[in-house]
Parts: sequence; C-alpha cells; structure tokens
Amino acid sequence: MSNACSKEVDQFMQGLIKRNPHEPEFHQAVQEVTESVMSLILDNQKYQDAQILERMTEPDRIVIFRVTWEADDGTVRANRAWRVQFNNAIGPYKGGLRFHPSVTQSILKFLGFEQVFKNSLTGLPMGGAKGGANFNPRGKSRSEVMRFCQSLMIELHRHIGEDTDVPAGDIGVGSREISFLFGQYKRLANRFVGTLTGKGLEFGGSAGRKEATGYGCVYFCENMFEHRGDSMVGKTVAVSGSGNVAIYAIEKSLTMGAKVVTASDSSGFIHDPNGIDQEKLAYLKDLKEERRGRIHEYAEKYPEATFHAGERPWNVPVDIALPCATQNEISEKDAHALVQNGVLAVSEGANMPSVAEAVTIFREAKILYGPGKAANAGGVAVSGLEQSQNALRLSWSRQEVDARLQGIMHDIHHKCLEHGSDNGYVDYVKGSNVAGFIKVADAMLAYGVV
Ligand code: NDP
Ligand code: 2IT
Repeated sequence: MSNACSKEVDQFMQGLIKRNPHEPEFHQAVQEVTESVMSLILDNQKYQDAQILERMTEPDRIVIFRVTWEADDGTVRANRAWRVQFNNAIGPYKGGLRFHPSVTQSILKFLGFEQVFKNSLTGLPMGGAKGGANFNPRGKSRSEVMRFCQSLMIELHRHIGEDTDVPAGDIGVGSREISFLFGQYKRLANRFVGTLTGKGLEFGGSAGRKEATGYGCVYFCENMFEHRGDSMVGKTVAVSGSGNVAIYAIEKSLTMGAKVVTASDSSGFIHDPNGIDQEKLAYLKDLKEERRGRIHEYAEKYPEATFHAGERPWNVPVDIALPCATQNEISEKDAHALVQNGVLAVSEGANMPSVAEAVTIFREAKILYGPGKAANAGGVAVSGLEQSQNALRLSWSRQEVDARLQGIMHDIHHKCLEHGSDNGYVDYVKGSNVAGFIKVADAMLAYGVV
C-alpha cells in the first residue's frame, strides 16, 4: 500500500471506529478490506462520488431481539439474538447463525461484512448477512435446544424468506438446530420453501452441504499448491477445531494424500504423530457429531496421541495449517512459530482465524495464505446450490454437487490470481477483497442513490 493510500485508510478507519465504538472484530475485518481496496477507490472517481466504502460498511439493518425459553428444570431463561442484514445488492441476504456465549454485535457485524465479499466471490446471487445468539448449547438437553430454536424463530421468521434472507448454520448450529429452526419456520409461515439451508436430505437439504466448507477449504489449498506446481500429497497438516468444518477438512486432506496430525476444541488440542487415519476419523466423527464429547477422549482411545490442555496446535511443525475453529485463534506468536517451523500454506476454514499481525507475517513470508472469505466459501456456495435445487424442486446427486463445488473453488482461486498477482507472488488477501468488492460496488452504483 502506498503512503498516500495509508493516509486515506487511516482517515476512513478513524471515522468508522467513531461510528462503531467497542466493535474490535468489526474494525479488524473492515481495516483489512479497506487496505486492499483503497487504491482502487482512489483510482475510480465513481466509487468516491458514490461514497461506496462508507455505504458498504454500514449494514442495511440489524434486528435485535430477546429469546425467552424454559429450561428443563422449569426456570425461565432469556438470551439476546441478532440478524445483521448487511448487503443485498447482488442477491437475497445469505449467511449463517451462530450460537455461542461469546456472540456479540461486533462479532456478527464482522461475520456479516465478510459474508458480503465471500458470497460475491462464489459467483452466485447471494447478499451477505449473519445472525445468532449468545446462547450456549453445550450442556443443554435436546429439548432445551429445541425450545430455544423454536422461540428464536417466532421472532426471526418475519424477517427472513426464500427471496429475502436465507440463514444457515455456523458455530453451535448444525443439522439438529437447522432442523428445529426449519420445522418451526414451516409452521409459522405455512409454506414449504427453502428459507434455510443445511437442511436434512429428507426435507430439501443438498447432498454435500455438510462436507462443503471443509472440502472446499482443502480444494482451495490444493489449488494454491497446484499454481506453484506442487500438491498436498505427503504433506503434514495441523487442523484446529473438531466441529463441522474441521472434520471434513480432515477427511478431504486424507483423500488428497496428506497426513493430519492435530485436531482441537476449546479445551485444548491432540497431537497424533502417526496421523489421523480413516478409522480414527470415524471415531472422531462419532465422538463429536453423535456423543458431543471432548477432544481429550481421542488421546485416551489412541495412546500414541498426546493431549495438550488449554493450548492451540500452531507450535507443531507442519507443512500446512488449516484453522477451522474460530476467529483470532492464530496469534502473532503462533504465526511466527508456524513460519519458523517452515509452514508452506495456511488455508482458513474458519472466519478471520488469524489476527491482523499474523496475516502480515504470512504475507511477508510469502507463504501460500488463503484467507477465510476465499478458502471457506465452499460452505455458502453449496448453500447457494441448495437454494437453486429448492427453487427447481429437484435434488442433484452428490457427484454433481461436488463437481460444482470444485468448479466454484477453482473460479475463486482464479479471481484471486486475477486481482492479487504481483511479480510472481499471489496476494490472496488483496485478490479476494478486490474481486469480492468490485461486483458488489458496481451493483450498488447501478442502483443509484439507495
Ligand atoms: P462447530 O460448532 O461445528 O465447531 C466449532 C469448533 O471450534 C469446535 O471444535 C469448538 O470447540 C471450536 N471452537 C469454537 N469456539 C472456540 C473458541 N472460542 N476457542 C476455541 N475453540 C473454539 O462450528 P463450525 O465447524 O461450523 O465452524 C467453525 C468455523 O468455521 C467458524 O469460524 C465458522 O464461522 C466457520 N465457517 C463455518 C461454515 C459452516 O458451513 N459451518 C462455513 C464457513 C465458515 P468446542 O466444542 O469446545 O466449543
Ligand atoms: O460463514 C459461513 O459462510 C457460513 N457459516 C455458511 C453460511 C451459509 O449460508 O451457508
């Protein structure tokens, strides 16, 4: 970034921080995009005249509401929920719902903002949104989770619709929660339409949606290696998380011929130097998807693995890091450790898992660094394909969906090359931000002053 540009970025960010105080995650996401697109804006008077960046960083609306529900012991509980409808310039709002005690408006605004660019990159007609609640599903019974989902939908249903806003899952919201939410939506709306994605295969869900984010993240990683004339075959991989994205990132890494040596949850990580093979992965799926157990149980079952309480996996020497847990899970120190240990590629399954300083370290080290909005776009892309199938009242085969997913990840990689190539180095951060920005900005310009 030129000095002239950095002055403009600072000035813009000062205003944004003043307008949105106490929202550090939102500031972080906007800062990165602003640094990427400022020179394009300065070169294009039309974007300046239209105040395009000011408009793109202001959500269309945020709905905030109370969710009251009853626990199994009869006590009454209340949580706060949000839907951030960020931008619908290129299609109906689209993005996940997160249930986690750490959820704040800042986190949902950063996620909604990222979603705008990610959805634009997929090439599908989807605007950006995010929602969720500061509800902790851990330790809650199935009935409690059901009552929470039903109560939340009583308010949310009036703000969503198949052509308006289409939620899906995220942290704490998997197929069980989507089923409860969709069942309640269908009752309230008295219509069977694709207003949520990630649905069960029996009621309008798409083959391959569950696997799509993790698989897509690995396809993107393989695309980055391919562009350098290399591949994932024989490489060692550190994965963080053991939820939906992590499990299928591990699965696809294995089929790519790589060796995955770590997985984690919020209690710590396991290191299995022999690698997580198909049998161990089946155990991990059962542990996490069915029994909702903790990651230390893996090390008890497989004594060759060690459990590291309260730690993250980034000090383990590996060729590839796939962060698939949560935001800001790779600190500056972690990034230094990864680079010093010779990491070749980081492909982000999670949203914004690297702090800003870590991103700088990866870019300066010129490793293959695929930011979340490009690398994890496979999930929302297959959600978009689920919407298409619902609209057509058809179901495509797993092979058909996977072929489309691979095509979309390849196209996203290509867009990054187009906008991020610089003297043989591909800056995937700049490439994805600029490519995502142009489509949305030009749609907004076409609409005039709205
Ligand atoms: P899940 O709830 O299925 O799994 C989340 C995993 O991350 C769990 O292992 C969880 O551990 C761990 N985790 C969550 N919060 C923290 C935390 N604060 N500190 C440490 N570990 C944590 O969620 P997903 O797999 O769906 O989502 C993971 C990431 O991928 C998120 O960043 C999400 O936004 C992103 N993403 C998800 C998509 C999807 O389709 N689901 C699409 C694109 C991106 P524990 O169980 O102990 O909490
Ligand atoms: O962050 C994400 O892209 C998601 N959680 C998936 C969103 C979606 O609508 O499938």
